[in-house]
Amino acid sequence: MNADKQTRIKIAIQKSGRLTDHSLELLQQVGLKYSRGRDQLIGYGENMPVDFLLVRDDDIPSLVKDDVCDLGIVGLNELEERRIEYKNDGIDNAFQQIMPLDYGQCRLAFAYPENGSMKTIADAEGKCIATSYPYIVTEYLKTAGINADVIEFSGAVEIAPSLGRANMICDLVSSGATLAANKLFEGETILQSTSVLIQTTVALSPEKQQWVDKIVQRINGVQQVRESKYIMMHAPRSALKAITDLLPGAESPTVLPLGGIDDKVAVHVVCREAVFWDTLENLKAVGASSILVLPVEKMLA
Ligand code: PRT
Ligand code: ZN
Repeated sequence: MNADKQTRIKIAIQKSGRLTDHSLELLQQVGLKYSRGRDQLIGYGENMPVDFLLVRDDDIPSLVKDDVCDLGIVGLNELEERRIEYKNDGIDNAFQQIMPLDYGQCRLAFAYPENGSMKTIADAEGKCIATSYPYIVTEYLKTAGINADVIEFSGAVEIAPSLGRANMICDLVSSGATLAANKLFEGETILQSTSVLIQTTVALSPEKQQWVDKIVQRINGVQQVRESKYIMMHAPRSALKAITDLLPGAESPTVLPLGGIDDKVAVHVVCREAVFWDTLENLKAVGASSILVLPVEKMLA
């Protein structure tokens, strides 16, 4: 085993696609400064013992399973597909799922032709379903007790019904615009997906594991901060309970005296959920004034 493998963490992320920018931004937000190799396919960490490999998302689960990379960031849809494939091959624990990440949200759903007779998955008996996720779909059909042919499409699944290649499809959906453009309507969701951080099941050296723990803790901080706001306001003492009730996810507020005023206090509070205009108006209605909402840059729980 070479010295780098002992000491440096290797993370697989998507080379070019929907997860790429978010994943690179996340690595920067956890403090990583990096330079890219000449071929641009490897990023070398300069201030942390962390390097990353830019690859197709389809390859990420196997790179982590085979311990070529210590960590990977991949859509749960891709991970689940590979997990079932490996399980069918007798490999039960191919990777550890460390944490969900807050980007890449989509759902894997069945979709049916708008002008056809099929309305639910029960109508799929004896029919043909096109998908890029044959393992997930096959497992779902087995559990539901439905016999249908599953054919694998590696892309443009949506056009399979109009080409006469399938009766219906199962594909990723986010806005639903692609289904509508192909005259398909969305049916049952079989997987809610988001990007996830995965780790090899092979034990890391203690120093590497310490860095992984640190990265995970920082990711938690980064994700909390995205929605968090620091709110400052003046309020009558008597309204403190009403104010904290209006701010879900708020830590216990800091209450400070206001110079020369006895019945009012300054209230500072970190709110871990999105703060909308409605909330501010409701705070005002219970007596708060001079309300300020500030973004939070970093947070360590
Ligand atoms: O080249 P590589 O193999 O790395 O990339 P890829 O083309 O396989 O993946 P990519 O970049 O398209 O997606 C990477 C990951 O993003 C997926 O595995 C999902 O986890 C996640 N993701 C989130 C999505 C979507 N949203 C999404 N909408 N992946 C694909 N889509 C496609 C979907 O397949 C369909 O064609 O977008 C279309 C539907 O979008 P709407 O908005 O019209 O519903
Ligand atoms: Zn892919």
